[in-house]
Amino acid sequence: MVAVPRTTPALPAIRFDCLKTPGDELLDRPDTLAVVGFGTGPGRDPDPRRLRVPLRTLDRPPPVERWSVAGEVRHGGDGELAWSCGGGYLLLSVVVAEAGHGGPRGAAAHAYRLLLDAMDRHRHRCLLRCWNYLDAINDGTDDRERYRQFSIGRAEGIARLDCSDYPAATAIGRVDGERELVVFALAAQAPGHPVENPRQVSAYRYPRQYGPVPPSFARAMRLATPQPSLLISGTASVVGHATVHDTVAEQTDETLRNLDALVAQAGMGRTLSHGEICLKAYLRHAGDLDVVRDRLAGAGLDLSRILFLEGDICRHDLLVEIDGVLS
Ligand code: 3EB
Repeated sequence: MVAVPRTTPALPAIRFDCLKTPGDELLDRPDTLAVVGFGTGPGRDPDPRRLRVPLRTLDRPPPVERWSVAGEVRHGGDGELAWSCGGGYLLLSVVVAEAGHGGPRGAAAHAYRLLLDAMDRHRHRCLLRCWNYLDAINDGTDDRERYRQFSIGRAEGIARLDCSDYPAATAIGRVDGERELVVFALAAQAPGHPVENPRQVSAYRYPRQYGPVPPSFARAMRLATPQPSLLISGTASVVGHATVHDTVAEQTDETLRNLDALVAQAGMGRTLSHGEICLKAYLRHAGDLDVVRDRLAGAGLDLSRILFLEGDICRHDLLVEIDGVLS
């Protein structure tokens, strides 16, 4: 009798590695979907596979991430959009000058329309994960806050997706004064499985007090890859829908409880400290680095698998946020 696997993987393999090397040779490998570097400043690299998170890394030497697939990667540029595609995955990145779109709302709507159109063209129509970087994210009061404006524009650009199709996401404030919205998007030909956090109200159901339009993202996306992986959205010290704690140590501990609950909910039979992780911690204040590192190490996490970045969090009262991949 032929053994039939109980569940057929719905998505091909993809790997996320954090490396402490510059990474130039990684682009010579045909299965490299992206090499992600870090650093402030305008513009983008001419190679579509080379992405730059526009934040200062607090690690020495500066690390890179490599995303690789099982297949040959093709890549190209298309105006504001760059793409790389192979092994069943499509990675898109856009850099949109806010000035051409009247601010963060128009820029976000434009960026998301470009991304969804490109997903159609490349026939990878399932959006798994987005990363958004926006300058001065907390500037502006109440609904004029730039994060809320971004969130409205994203909702406009993504309008054709139902909330059950929202990707996992991160939205972090760059602090380099570049009024340029950067968005990366990972898509595939088959869907992932969205995971919500039982300790948190789904972001897309946040009440009115956080803005006129709730943020369009899922707390995590589980991929039915041969080795299952969980793409974890930016996770912070939010319980229910409220921010809790005002010290970075307590916020870090609460974030860890949220991550544990989310990982348990994903039902992968794995925990953060007993799985392969590739995480990023975003700190509002670089001076909090030692405290956050201590809390994460105390929780049994492998600090060599966590990158630390300086960035603003999308609520002014949040001091730390963590995202990444568990596999
Ligand atoms: C929160 O839990 C924190 O707007 O894409 C986390 C991850 C947050 C993603 C987004 C916002 C986003 O509400 C904020």
